[in-house]
Amino acid sequence: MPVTSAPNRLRLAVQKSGRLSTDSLELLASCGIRVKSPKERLLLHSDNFPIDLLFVRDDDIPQLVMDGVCDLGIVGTNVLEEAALERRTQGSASGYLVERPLDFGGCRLAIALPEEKPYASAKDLQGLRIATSYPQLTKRFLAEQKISAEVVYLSGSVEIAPRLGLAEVICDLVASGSTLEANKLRAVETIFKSTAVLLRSTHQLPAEKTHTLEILLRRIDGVQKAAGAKYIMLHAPKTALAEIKKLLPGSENPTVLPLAGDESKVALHAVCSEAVFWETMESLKKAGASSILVLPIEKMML
Ligand code: PRT
Ligand code: ZN
Repeated sequence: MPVTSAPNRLRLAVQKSGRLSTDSLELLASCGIRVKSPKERLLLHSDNFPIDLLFVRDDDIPQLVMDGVCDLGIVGTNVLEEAALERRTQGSASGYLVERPLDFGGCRLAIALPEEKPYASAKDLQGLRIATSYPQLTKRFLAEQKISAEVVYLSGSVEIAPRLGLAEVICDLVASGSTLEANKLRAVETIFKSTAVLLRSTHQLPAEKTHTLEILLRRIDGVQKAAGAKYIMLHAPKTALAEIKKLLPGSENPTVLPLAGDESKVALHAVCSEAVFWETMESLKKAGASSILVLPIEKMML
């Protein structure tokens, strides 16, 4: 039975179960998009926003978007770039637009080899076997470096390939590095840096969907801006105001209010677009500020 949704509703592909699933759904929730009983079905309709979610394996997301089956998808650029290269080699259409980089799913695709194996430069990979789930990205790197090496495709557990004698080297995703360490491997080259993105089909959207997409993007921008931002409130002597303003990270035009019962001081409120560290607070204090409060911001629309 074909998966159907109303023609005026956006269709977004998200990973059904894996590293991107929770963050993808949390992003949508932060955008005020409600989805009931997530992941129990293939297709879910939001009941308060004209969007339907299709839950699939992350590897299927680029194809679904490039073929226009879904208008949007949330996927890592590692999977996206690999799929785009693969489709290009097959002569299939590989168009897509990255609407927004997202602040989760960060990792890198790295060449790693047994700890004891010496390595000076990419030339040392010449003639070796490299096990990977990303053959296209690996081959591109080898071609750029003018290295001839055999690429051995493995769909998972790439890190055990050297111990099994399947390959001398691996090319796999690394986040913290603990998997490599546990398998006595060391990363020697980063060939691709990845993050999750919101991607969009190049197929033309009808006006209604375009309007919905604009609202969604505005909300994502609001959530992402707010994520690093803080609202700061403090009291300051009027004479120290100029210096204190300079110390506030990434703030524009703070609000300055009179303080009841103290003519020499003012209250200052500001939105700081960058992180406020203890060091900043200590500098503010030194400059004469007192009663310093740093508050989180949930959403922001400028
Ligand atoms: O079932 P499905 O196909 O949907 O899921 P999957 O098993 O293919 O993917 P999943 O859920 O593991 O990862 C989804 C996406 O998360 C990836 O495509 C990346 O964009 C992103 N991501 C971020 C990662 C990692 N970090 C990551 N650390 N994907 C995989 N890993 C693996 C890596 O392959 C290695 O085995 O974690 C291990 C290394 O982690 P560290 O922290 O030990 O370095
Ligand atoms: Zn996958």
